[in-house]
Amino acid sequence: VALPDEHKFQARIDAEEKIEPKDWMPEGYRKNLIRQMSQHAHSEVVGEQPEGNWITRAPSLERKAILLAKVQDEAGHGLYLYSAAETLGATRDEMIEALHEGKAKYASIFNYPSLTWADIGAIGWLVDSAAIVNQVSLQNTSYGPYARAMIRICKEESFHQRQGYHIMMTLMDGSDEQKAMAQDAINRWWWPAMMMFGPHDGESAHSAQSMKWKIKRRSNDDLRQQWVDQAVQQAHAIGLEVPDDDLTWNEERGHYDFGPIDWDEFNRVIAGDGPCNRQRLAHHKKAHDDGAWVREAMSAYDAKRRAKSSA
Ligand code: FAQ
Repeated sequence: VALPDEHKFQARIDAEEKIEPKDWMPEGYRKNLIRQMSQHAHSEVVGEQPEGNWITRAPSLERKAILLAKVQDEAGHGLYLYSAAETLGATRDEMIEALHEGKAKYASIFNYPSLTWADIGAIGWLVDSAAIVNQVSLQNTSYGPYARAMIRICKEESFHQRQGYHIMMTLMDGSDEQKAMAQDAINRWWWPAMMMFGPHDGESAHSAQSMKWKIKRRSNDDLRQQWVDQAVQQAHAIGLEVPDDDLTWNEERGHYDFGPIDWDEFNRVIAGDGPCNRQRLAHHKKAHDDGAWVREAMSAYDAKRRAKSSA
C-alpha cells in the first residue's frame, strides 16, 4: 500500500518536477538511483582502460593528445556521477567496495579487448554514440543532480563520438590493410555495443519501476533501435559493412530490422566471465590501492586546514 508521502512524491514526478537531494523520496527510489548512477560512474572509469591501452601507441602526436583528453574526460564523468550519487547518501568508499566485490556492475562493453588502433575508432564511434543516445534521454531523468550531470557529459561525449568516427573515416580512406583493420574493429564491437542498452524490455528487471519514477525516460529497446538506425547509416557512408546478415530496412516500421542478440554472451559477461573482466577489475583494484597515499594525504591536509581555521 502506498503511503500518503509516496502519492505526493509520484504526483511531483508526474508533474515533471525534479527531485532534489534534500527532498523526501521513497527508499526504493534512492536505492535504485544509487545502483544505476554508481554503475554508470564505474562504467566511465573502467571504460578508461580499453582506450588507455593505446595512449602510448597512438599513430601521431595529435591523435595521442586527443585520446589523452578523451580519457581524461571519462575520468571527469566518473567524478560528476560519483558526486551526484553521493548526494543520495552513498559514500564513495561504499560504491568502490561494491564494484570490487562484484556487487555493482559496469557496462559490459568494457570487458572486451582493444586489439588494434582501429578499436579506438570503433569505441569512440560506436560505444560513445550508444552512451550518448542513452544519456540524452537521461538529461530528463527525475533526479536533479543526475539530470544536470548528463547535460555536460553529453556535450563532451559528442566530441568523443566524432573523434572516433574521424579515426574510422581516415582508416577507410587509407590502404587496403587499413580498411580491413576498420572492418575487423566494427565486426568485433558491433554486437557488444548493441548489448550496452541492456536486455529486451520484456526481460528488463528494473524498467517498469524506473520508468514510473522517470529515472529512465525511454526503454532499452527503443534506445537500441534509435542507435541502430543512425549507426548503420554512418557505417555505410564510409563503406563499412555491418556484421549482421539479418539487417534490413523495414519500410513499414521506418526502422532497420536486425538479427538476434546473443544474450548468453551478455549474461556471461555481466556475470564476470567476459574476455577481460578479471583484468579490468584487477587493474582497478591495483590503481585504487596504489592511490591510497594520495587520498590519505588529502584527508590529512584537509583535517589540518579545518583545525587551523577553527582555532
Ligand atoms: N552492462 O533491468 P535492466 C559510457 C544489468 S557510459 C552491464 O534493464 P536498468 C561512456 C543491469 O544493471 C555507459 N550490466 O537494468 C564511455 C541490471 O543488473 P543489476 C554506461 C547491464 O538499469 C564511453 C540487469 O542487467 N551508461 O559508456 C547492462 O533498468 C567510452 C537488468 O537490466 C550507463 O550506465 C550492460 N550493458 O537498465 C566511457 C547509463 N545492461 O543492476 C568510456 C545509465 C543491463 O540489477 C569510454 N544506465 N545491465 O545487478 C542506464 O541507463 C541503465 O542502467 C541501463 C540498464 C540501460 C544500462
